Amino acid sequence: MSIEIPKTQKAIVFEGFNGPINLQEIPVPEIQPNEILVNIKYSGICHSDLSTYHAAWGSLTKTKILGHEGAGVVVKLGSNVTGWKIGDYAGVKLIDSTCSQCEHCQQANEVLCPKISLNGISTDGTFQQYVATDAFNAAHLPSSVDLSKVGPILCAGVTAYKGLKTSNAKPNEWVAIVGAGGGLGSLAIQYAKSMGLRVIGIDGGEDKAKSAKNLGADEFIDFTKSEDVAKDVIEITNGGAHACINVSTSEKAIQQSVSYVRPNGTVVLIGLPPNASINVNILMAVLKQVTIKGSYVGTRWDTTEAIDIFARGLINCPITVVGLSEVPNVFKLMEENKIVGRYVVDTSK
Ligand code: 8ID
Ligand code: ZN
Repeated sequence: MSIEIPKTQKAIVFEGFNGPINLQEIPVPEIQPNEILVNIKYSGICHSDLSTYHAAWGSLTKTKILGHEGAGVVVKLGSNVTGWKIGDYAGVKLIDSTCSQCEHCQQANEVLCPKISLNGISTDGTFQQYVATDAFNAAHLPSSVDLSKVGPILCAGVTAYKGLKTSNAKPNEWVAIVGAGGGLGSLAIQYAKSMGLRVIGIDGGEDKAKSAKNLGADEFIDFTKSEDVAKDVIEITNGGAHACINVSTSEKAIQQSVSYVRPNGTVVLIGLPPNASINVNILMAVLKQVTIKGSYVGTRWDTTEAIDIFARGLINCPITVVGLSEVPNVFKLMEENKIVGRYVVDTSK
């Protein structure tokens, strides 16, 4: 089977950090022997794309094409590629390639590989119609999935799922999802429910409250209305959340979560407010035996699991589909924290 590949394609390209973002006609990329060419049908828009555009990761950023939640169809195979065929559904996630040789790769914890290459940061990402990506790290997607809805699973979904696994929270325990109305938060609520956890969603505004409840949150705290979020969490959970999954972009919210985590509980750091830090009172952390852990996307296996849970119908991806040229408007809404769920680009528009 072969699929006709055009010479040029549509892409959203930004002209330098914080500069204009334009729809352009650019060449379809060539592939290396280890790569597949994926015709991206849909791509989620992650807050990390906005942070990349705002220069949050400094010299790590080497591309002007963002995006790392791509879902599409394999149209070409590099000469060394095995395990893929033309027409397969493929997911293009944040991790483009890793060295496969270092200590972390050998332990199947490739997110820590010092030679990691990232789609939409170190290489051209998924806000274009065709992406060249490493065949080993691309995610196999079942042919039954809706490509528009699976895109966000490839970053938001797997990151939320990995964060929950990292927390070691057990069924029936309380987990606070901080940033519950956003992209990662909307999926974190549902992965948490699929794991038998009880969820308190925390975010601001009626729309986010409604969305969090619809997606299964047992309780919701509106941080714009609550007089004391920590007190509310401790009251609802009768002693504090067993785990706090920080998927907001607010340094203050992350800081606050340390104060309402239950003794022996775990605070998971996922959201990346630029240049932020947390300040922890050591006496409190010691007496409460608090664990604070970072969690960074997920491995190939975490991705396989997150896709499987989605494909079994346990996760409803709350998406709004827009055309490629709408990316600048979506960034504006994101900057104003007005996005509920996930916006997804349809690359054909
Ligand atoms: O691997 C990783 N660690 C990883 C992977 C993917 C994304 C990290 N991230 C990071 C992103 O770079 C970003 O910093 O996770 C963060 C969340 O990404 P997102 O879900 O794509 O962002 P969003 O859709 O804008 O959602 C953020 C939510 O936080 C809420 C906002 O209202 C929004 O709904 N929020 C804010 I701002 N302040 C809050 C507060 N005080 C709050 N929610 C609760 N309390
Ligand atoms: Zn992301």
